Amino acid sequence: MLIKNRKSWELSGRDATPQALYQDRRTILKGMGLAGLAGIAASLHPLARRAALAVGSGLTYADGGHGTDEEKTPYRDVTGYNNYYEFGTGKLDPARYAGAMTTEPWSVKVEGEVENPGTYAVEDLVDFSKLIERVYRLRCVEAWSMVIPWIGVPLKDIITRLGPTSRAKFVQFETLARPSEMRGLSRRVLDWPYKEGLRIDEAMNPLTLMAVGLYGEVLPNQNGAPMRLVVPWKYGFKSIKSIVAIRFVEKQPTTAWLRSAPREYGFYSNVNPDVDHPRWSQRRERRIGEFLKRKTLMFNGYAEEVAHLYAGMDLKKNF
Ligand SMILES: Nc1nc2c(c(=O)[nH]1)N[C@H]1C(S)=C(S)[C@@H](COP(=O)(O)O)O[C@H]1N2
Ligand SMILES: [Mo]
Repeated sequence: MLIKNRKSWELSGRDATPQALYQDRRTILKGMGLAGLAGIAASLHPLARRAALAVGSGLTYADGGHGTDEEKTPYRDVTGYNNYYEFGTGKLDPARYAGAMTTEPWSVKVEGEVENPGTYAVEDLVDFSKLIERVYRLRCVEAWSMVIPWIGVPLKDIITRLGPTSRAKFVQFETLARPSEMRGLSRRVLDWPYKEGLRIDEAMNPLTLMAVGLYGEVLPNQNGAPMRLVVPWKYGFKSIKSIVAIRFVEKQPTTAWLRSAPREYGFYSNVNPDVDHPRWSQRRERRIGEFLKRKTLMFNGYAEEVAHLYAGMDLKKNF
């Protein structure tokens, strides 16, 4: 099922799939099962992404490193058990109800302290010819965790092209809020639309990914289609889904969780076994699919890559 095409970024314009062939493939793709789809999609030029998207098939990507060789959480758990409160607060709700969300067309507003503001299509923000796979641990604040093979681009690549000004110290992200397609919005469990934020150096860290797929496929809606953040050293809620706005700002922006429970959720929310949630310990976690709990690691095990971002900071105060 995994598609590896290490040198996909080396394809030149001349290799572009001719329109007729592209159309043919699209027709072929439509008539095939998933295994066949993956095989064919591996040979598709990134320009055929739209056709691939239309039938929900595979993405072409390179191995991006930063991997973990821990056992991956099964696809059915990754896509069947998670949080996406816009579709309800139960962990089975996203898989059940996120299918109602329309993700094409999709546009993203880029605003604030940035040289290239505007409204962008997903494919204008994410370079689909440079997709990489990264296998990351994701630690939910509720003390469960998964290991997920994400497909995306470093957020850094997107930000660099947008050109933040010297006044941009933070980045705020916002999720779609469309009541007709998101049944969870009828309850005010959070201050919709869902918002999150990062310090600009956190956003530029090579680990921070803008994901458009997982397990070699286009992101399922319940995992945040068509593009979502993955910030693996922070609690899961920082990894905001289905992004419709990116704002570069001078002051630390607000976030949905900070607004609803500031004593429980801080702006930084780095995974930290030494700082308990007011209502439960963060020392241990249950890897989905395992019986015994394991120790939670500082920065979710990514200290080597990110600890320097917080040098000199009191991480008990800045939780
Ligand atoms: N917009 C939005 N993004 C969200 C959430 C949400 O409710 N709404 N939940 C967060 C939480 S708490 C977690 S643990 C992850 C879980 O989803 P994943 O398994 O697809 O990463 O998504 C995060 N992103
Ligand atoms: Mo979470």
